[in-house]
Amino acid sequence: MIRSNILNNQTAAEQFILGVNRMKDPDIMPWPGQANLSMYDFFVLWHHRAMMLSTPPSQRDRNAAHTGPVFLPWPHYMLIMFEFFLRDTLGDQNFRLLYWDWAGDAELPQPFASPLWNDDILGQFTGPDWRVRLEPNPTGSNPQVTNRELRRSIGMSGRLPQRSEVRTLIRDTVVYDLAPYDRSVGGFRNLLEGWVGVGHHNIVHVWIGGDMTVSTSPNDPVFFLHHCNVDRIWAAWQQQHPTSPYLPQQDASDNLLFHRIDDAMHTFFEHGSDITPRMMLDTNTWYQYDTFVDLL
Ligand SMILES: [Cu+2]
Repeated sequence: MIRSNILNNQTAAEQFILGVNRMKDPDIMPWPGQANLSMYDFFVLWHHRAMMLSTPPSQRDRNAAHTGPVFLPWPHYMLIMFEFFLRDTLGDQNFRLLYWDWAGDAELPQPFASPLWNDDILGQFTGPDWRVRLEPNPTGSNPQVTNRELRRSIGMSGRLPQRSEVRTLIRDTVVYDLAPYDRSVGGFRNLLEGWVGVGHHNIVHVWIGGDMTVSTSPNDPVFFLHHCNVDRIWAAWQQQHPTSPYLPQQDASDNLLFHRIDDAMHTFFEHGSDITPRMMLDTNTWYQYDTFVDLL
């Protein structure tokens, strides 16, 4: 089962849009016990909560989804779950997520004019029909309920990383992560997350702007396409550096709880067993990416 480029696969793109709209509809896929909220909104809350969970609680930098080693396995897990719900609502067991190759759009004369943002693909989500239901609450750690249109400010700040920058990252970065496993280090995880260097993942969030820049960023469906591309870059890196292990291993300090290879990751799902970074390292269990040629 193949995850492909949304701009190269119109049939799958239409399925993605259909599935996302169904998941977002509380009448079709309700979030049990939450009036007017859907399973799509559940993923918004999950991301927000993981981001609010500081790991460890004594600091405000690393959290259960970002600025630490789990930044790649946690979204990998989230995408698998999101993909599962899309398959369910589409009634299509073969459906797989799509990725947005943002480095391809960086080569356009005007990246904001990419067909990705046309009304038949992602442009439609800034219209009146797509409702943002949860947004950050300035006075509390829980998101607040709202009912408004999605916000973007495409291309106003940040930029899209170039192919050469992505290739350099994959080719030249051998170590997955480095102590003290925060936003200061030069390993693959932090360079791809974007706290140092080019800014890869972070700067794409900034380039889209609006709702993509806050803790409830999955409100914008491009979140899933963006993170699918980040996940693809990680998969290509693993293929290029097959002997470079996930770090930290389990003998690391308890300060790295949620980030060590066999720690349970943050979740609201009850799967019957804990989901760990180690389980996210086999990139071929659920899907394969159509190509890495643009990355290598
Ligand atoms: Cu992100």
